[in-house]
Amino acid sequence: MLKSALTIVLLGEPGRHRLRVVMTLWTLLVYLLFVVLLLTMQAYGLIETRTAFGLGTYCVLGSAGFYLLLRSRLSERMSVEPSLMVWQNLHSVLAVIWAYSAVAPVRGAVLAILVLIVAYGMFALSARQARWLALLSLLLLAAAMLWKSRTDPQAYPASVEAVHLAVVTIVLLGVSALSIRMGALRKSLRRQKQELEASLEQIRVLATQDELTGLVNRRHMMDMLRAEQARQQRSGRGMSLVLIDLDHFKRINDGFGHQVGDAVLRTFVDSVLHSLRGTDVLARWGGEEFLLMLPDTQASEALQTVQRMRDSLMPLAFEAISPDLELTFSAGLATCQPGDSIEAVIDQADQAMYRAKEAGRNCTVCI
Ligand code: GH3
Ligand code: MG
Ligand code: MG
Repeated sequence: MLKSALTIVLLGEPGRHRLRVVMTLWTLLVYLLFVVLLLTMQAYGLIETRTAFGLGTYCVLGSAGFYLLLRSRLSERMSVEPSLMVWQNLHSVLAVIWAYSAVAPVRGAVLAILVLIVAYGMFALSARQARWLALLSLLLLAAAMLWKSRTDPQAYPASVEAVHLAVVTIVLLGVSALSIRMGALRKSLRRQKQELEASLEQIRVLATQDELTGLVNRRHMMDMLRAEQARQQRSGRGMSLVLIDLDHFKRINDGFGHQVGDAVLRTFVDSVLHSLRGTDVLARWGGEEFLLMLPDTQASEALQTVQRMRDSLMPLAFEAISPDLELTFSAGLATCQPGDSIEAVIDQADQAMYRAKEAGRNCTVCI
């Protein structure tokens, strides 16, 4: 029972639905056992045949009905509470009180079942619903006891009924205390689960994103490159890789400070991203270096993209920092054919980028 409650807290909606259906099936099975018990009691003359038949039919038909409603998901349209737990518990309580009124010699044993149902309800229902169920059960039981002690005082002496009621009340109070603790446990589990999900999301972001620019980081880019390479093996198409390094970036830092340098890096990223297609990926490769992956792209197309990026930097004005601040970059382009080693192609792009630096910067060299 405890495990089921914890599972409900930890599972998603499809899992919950399956769990609800399975639990209702188990309840149906318990009712079938109860019918066997009724038949045994009937054989020993402890219950009238008519009552045993009526009670058995009520239990099995009711429980089978709940199972079908839940299984067909009809319950989700009928009630805000798709498990119909309140109704299932109420159905069980009525069955037990009926049994209590019908099996005078063994009614003490029936009380144990009533306590079990209310205890189960405390774990399966909300605290408020469970309290109402416990109270209603006690009231119905008291009413049944009163009625039986009036109509059949020999089998149901008032003093014995009073003791029974007192015992059931004490046990239910104990179970209530337990359920309050259980409720607190469930609440803290739910909170822990939410915190865990938030932390996992944070870890995922930290593991894949560059904090300053929001771009894909180097580690995640390597994963994406390998995934793209695997896709290339199937499609047979190549891709282009461009290594980009901002020119004389140290001067910006030295001249205007590291914070301005950070702002310039962000501005660079915001400006060039518009020149890329949805499938292109720009990653922060390190410091003021960026790696651009252009899937299914030949060198000529890639060169055009890099030119667009260059053009997008032209209108950038850094008047707030310095009117003569100009942002340019050097780029090295290499193409990766299916079967090529990613590391080797990145190396080629790196060499091309250094050649672009040697050639005077603000240009692209293609290998
Ligand atoms: P080159 O044209 O030869 O590439 O010259 P450069 O000055 O850009 O090259 P260098 O490698 O000498 O300097 C890169 C500078 O980039 C040094 C480093 O402090 C700066 N840098 C690296 N990462 C960051 C960062 O996250 N923020 C800031 N503000 N600066 C950074
Ligand atoms: Mg550099
Ligand atoms: Mg540089």
